[in-house]
Parts: sequence; structure tokens; C-alpha cells
Amino acid sequence: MTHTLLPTTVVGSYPQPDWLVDRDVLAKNLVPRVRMKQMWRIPEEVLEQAQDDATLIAIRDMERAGLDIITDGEVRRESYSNRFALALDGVDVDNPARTMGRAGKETLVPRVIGRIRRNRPVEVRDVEFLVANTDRKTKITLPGPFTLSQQASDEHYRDEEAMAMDYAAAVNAEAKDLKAAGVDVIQFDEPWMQARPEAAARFGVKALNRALEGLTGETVVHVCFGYAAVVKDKPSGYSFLPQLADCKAGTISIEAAQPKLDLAVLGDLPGKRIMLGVIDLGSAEVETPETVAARIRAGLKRLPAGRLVVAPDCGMKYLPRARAFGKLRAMAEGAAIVRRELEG
Ligand code: MET
Repeated sequence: MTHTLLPTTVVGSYPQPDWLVDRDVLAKNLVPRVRMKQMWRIPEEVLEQAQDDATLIAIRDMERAGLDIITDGEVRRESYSNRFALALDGVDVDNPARTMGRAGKETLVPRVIGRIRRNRPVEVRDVEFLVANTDRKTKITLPGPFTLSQQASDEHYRDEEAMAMDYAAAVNAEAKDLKAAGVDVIQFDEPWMQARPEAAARFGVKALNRALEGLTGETVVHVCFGYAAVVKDKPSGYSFLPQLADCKAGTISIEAAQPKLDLAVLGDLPGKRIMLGVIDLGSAEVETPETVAARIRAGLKRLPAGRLVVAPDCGMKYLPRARAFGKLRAMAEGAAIVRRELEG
């Protein structure tokens, strides 16, 4: 049954099976911006079949855990962003550039050498497969245009904002195709807004709004401090959040459990639905439903129940699968406890 009150979902990713990806390769190249073909254990000619099967596992696990809004688990992706980013025209994928990553480590990024343009749908088959394999409400994620502009080396525009606006047009066209393919919710991941707040203040919301232009139905923008597997110490507040009050997305997804976020910030986002992180992905321990319920109640002190969506802090990609499943089940049970309280 799908709940309309306190619906539960994921931020997107679910653990990829060990028979599909080589975790040692992944551990050395966390969150790649360029292709990382060597992470796949399966030969190219049957890789898509294997990814389909792994996607079915992710969908069934989310259903069994009791979630209301299901994703494809992003198991076909090397990272949350590179499946889309590297499929565009204007990008030199084979000769990457080196830049400083969010965590202050050098990373390889695609070189932008021409106009950014989407020449074909990228995630439409992913949505068709998801929609065909669940009766629940569905969601798909795309990297947001600001984040895409920060994960590239601009050797063509010499103007980050102009480049971000072309990325925005590309994700907008993609999002419209994904809606047409039947997905219910579109989410843009914009973690780099937190990492680059000055640039985000200049053109982040403008680019995001271009990406959201003309999109019907539910839209989400996710902002975070980074995967728990990469970022151990998180600040207790965002450097870029109240600014999102002006964006066209109906829902803002934030992490709150691991950083122990001061929830007073929710007051800065009037009118937005909040997808609140109530699962700490940095702790090995599986939360009890009661712990989750307490975190949801803390959110309800700041927001009416109709504006609260229940989720983990960020993507679950780097967790062992049993832990991810346990945490999701606790989350669904925690939401059920609070729902019963509200409904009397
Ligand atoms: N949708 C992405 C995920 O769940 C969000 C990543 S933000 C670093 O993995």
C-alpha cells in the first residue's frame, strides 16, 4: 500500500551486488566523473542483462522494506552523475582533465571542448524498466546542471554560467522524456551547491530553474555534504540552502541524521516539501524503528506532516546490502509508528 502521509523513499542509489561490481576498484575510485569500465565484473556483451537483474533486486528490496516511492537503485551507474554527463555532445571523455575534487583530492573530469548538447535520451530505458517492474510510485534521479558544470573542465565556453545553462537545457530535455516514459517523480542531484556556495549563489538556482522549466508533476532537488563513505565529518549546517526557497522544485531533499542538522533551517524553506534524511549512513548500526520515529517527530516540530517525506540522508550505494535493507526496513517501520500517532 502506498501512503500519502509521510511517504518513504530513497535518495536514489542502492548497493550494487558484488557479482556486478568490483568493490576494490570502486573503493579506489569513489564517485568517478569519467568512465570507470574496469569496475564492472561482467563482460560488456551481457552487462546490460546483469544490470537489469541487479535492478530487479534493488526494486524488490525497496518494496519488501516497505517503501512508497521506488527508484531503480542507480545500479547501472558507475556514479550518480557520469551515466548522464558522459553521454552528451561537447564532452571529451577519452582525454580527461585533472581538477580538485570536493574533498580536496585531485580527480579526473571530462573536458568540455564544444557546445554541450543532448543528442539522445540517456535514462529512458532505465525508467521504462523501472515502471514495468513495480506497481508503486516511481522516481528517477539526474545530476543537476550546477553539479554537472562543476564536475567538468570548461575549455570551450570560458564562462561557467553559460556552460551550466547548456547543461540545464540538456537535463531539462532528458527529464521531459523521462516523464513521458511514465516516471512519477524527477529528482536533480545538486551536491556541489553545498561545496561551491559562491558559484551556486551566482547561477546555481538560475540553472536549476532552467532544468525544471515546464516539468509537470513532483520534482525534487537533493543537496548534501557527500556520501558517508567519503565524508566522515559533516558540518551541522548547510552553506547553501535558504536560496533554494526560490527554486521551482516542490521538494528539497536534505541530510539531517548524520550531521545532526539543526532543523531550524526548515523555517527558511516555506512552502517546500522536505525530504528529510532520517537514516545515518555513516553508522554501521541499523537504526531501530523508534530512533527513526524520533527523528521524524523532530521534523514534525518544524513542518506540518503534509510537507514531510521520509528518506535516508543520501545514496546507499557504498553500504553492504544487508545493512542498507535493514536501515530501509527500520525507516518504513519508523514512519508507520508516526503515521499511527498522527492518524490516531
Ligand atoms: N542520487 C544519488 C545517490 O543516491 C545522490 C548522490 S549525491 C552525492 O547516490
